[in-house]
Amino acid sequence: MTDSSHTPLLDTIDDPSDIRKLDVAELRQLCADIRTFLIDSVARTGGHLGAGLGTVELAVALHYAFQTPEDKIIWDVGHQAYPHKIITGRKDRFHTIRQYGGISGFLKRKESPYDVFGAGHATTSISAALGVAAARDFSGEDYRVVSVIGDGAMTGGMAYEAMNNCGLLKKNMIVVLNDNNMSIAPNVWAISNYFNEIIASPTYNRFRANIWDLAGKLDHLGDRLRRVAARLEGGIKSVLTPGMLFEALGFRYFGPISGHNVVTLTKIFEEVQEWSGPVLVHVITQKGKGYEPAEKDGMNLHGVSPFDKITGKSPKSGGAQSYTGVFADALVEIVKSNEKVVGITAAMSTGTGLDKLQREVPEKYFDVGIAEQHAVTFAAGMATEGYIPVAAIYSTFLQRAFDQVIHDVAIQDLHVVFAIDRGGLVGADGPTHHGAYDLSYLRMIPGMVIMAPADEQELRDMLYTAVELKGPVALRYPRGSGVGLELRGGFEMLPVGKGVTLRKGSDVAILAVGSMVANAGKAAELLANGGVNAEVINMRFIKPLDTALLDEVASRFKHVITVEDNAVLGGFGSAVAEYYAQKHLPDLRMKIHGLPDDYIEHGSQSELYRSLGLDALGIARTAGELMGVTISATIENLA
Ligand SMILES: Cc1ncc(C[n+]2csc(CCOP(=O)(O)OP(=O)(O)O)c2C)c(N)n1
Repeated sequence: MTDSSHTPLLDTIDDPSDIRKLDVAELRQLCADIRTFLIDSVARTGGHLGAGLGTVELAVALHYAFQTPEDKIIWDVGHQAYPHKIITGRKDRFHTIRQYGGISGFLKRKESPYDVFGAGHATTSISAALGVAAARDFSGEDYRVVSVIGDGAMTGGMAYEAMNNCGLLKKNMIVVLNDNNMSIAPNVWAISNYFNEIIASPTYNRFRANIWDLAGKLDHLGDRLRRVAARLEGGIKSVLTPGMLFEALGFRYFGPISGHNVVTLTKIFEEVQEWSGPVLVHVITQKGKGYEPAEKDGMNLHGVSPFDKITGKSPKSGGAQSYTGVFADALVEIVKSNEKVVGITAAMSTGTGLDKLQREVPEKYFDVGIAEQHAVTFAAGMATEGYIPVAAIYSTFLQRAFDQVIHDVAIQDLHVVFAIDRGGLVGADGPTHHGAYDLSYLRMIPGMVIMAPADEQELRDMLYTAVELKGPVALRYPRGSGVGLELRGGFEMLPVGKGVTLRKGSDVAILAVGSMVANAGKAAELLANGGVNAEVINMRFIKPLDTALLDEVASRFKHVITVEDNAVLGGFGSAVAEYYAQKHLPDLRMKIHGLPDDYIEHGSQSELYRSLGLDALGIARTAGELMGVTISATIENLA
């Protein structure tokens, strides 16, 4: 695919049936080709790199040993499944990954029969695999079911709920634990300490070395492994190996084994697929394997922009500071001046900016693992004791903790601050990651205060305000750069439930929240060029609404348009419409402009917003339509 790639064996592979025609000894070369291809390709497009470099042998061995797609492999999360994508018919489109109209960076049923279960969020694969296995047995079919889950995902409670159920149902299925000791950041999985201690123990290692020496000397590896397994099951293992935990949950455990010896992996998968009941194969891999810059990087080049293959470095992007960065700075300042405030992340320390708090005030920093539900209830517990937890969780991941937000925080009126990053469309990560629903799912909760900053200064002030208020408070802000404001020092307490009028007008009122405020401002300029005088209001608060301002708007305007980067169903515009519906305003024409009732695919943020008419021109056109005015070509040209 690229001028620099030399991948002769991979070039002959269209799908796994081609791999299964290879001699097992050729698999090493295939793995080398896949790595070369992966590095070349992601260097050009950007995307997830480190995790995929660690699963090359795993993907090849699984597709070699199992008759996919009849046998079903269910990957967790999906960012580590690039090698799987490359060998399941998507090599030729791989250069389009995460781009508008291109293939997804995660798993997608619509994209390929090999993507058995869609993913993007962590810790779903064991539950999904068990469901598939249960359905298979109902249908009287006999294919194999394999789930591949990372050690990071094992910090999520659903993995244990699923394993508990596996032990009960005793379905034939295999869970491959892809253990690289890393989440995005170093993992906080307490159980891995337990593994590491056992693995480091001299008795265990002597025992294991004997077994593998023996296994290596014998041709009939299958028989050998069967006997080894029998011995392990005889009880020695339960004393000496890490499997006890899984065995207690009803799994037969095999491992730990190297995830980078493709030949051994293949043989083991061929072997364990004959075992009955739930089986766990514990595979040790290295994130970033085989690419020096990734092996050396603290985060193993987890997610990258296009980069230089030699150095592994991406060009520095200039421009305004990100909202995440502004939030992180503000939080650290607040934590330093208010001893009650703590920060909580669910395995997203760098993504949320909380790594800054970790560095500067480590005792006030908590990484609870990929456990958003626990993060929220843990925060609620702290709040009962007078602490002020700031739970920094991406919009899409907070969906997991919906009941905890209601049941543990809001009903008890506890003062927890939800710092909701990635509100709105996130871009290349696509529908599993867009923060499209938070205004809807939070707005219905009694007592919840919800705000969205229009710029980075407002973000600082909103965080401060949220910490100073009482009860549950959410502020949601977008992925990406602020508008480039020069920040003033200190913080300002914002009046709750009050919007600000940014531009006076007389023909149409544009009420906007968050990142849409800037677009609305530009739309008003375009409209002005077309002779339409638009008023622009930054509502700031989605809840409580500034009803006095809404009344005043309704008294002066016949045309009102609301703009948001949230689903139109149940979002900010809905709130305004609900309010106006009580007021009997027969002359008011209103349009709710936001994300449609559909899943928005991946692409750059600007492409997506443009395609949905949520850029300045789109907003101007929508306002024009509402008023029955055609936006002139001059305006189109100016945009
Ligand atoms: C519910 C949820 N929270 C957070 C994330 C963000 N996230 C993506 S990958 C990842 C780490 C996963 O670690 P692991 O399962 O060990 O996979 P690896 O990257 O090591 O292959 C996290 C936290 C997510 N995808 N889903």
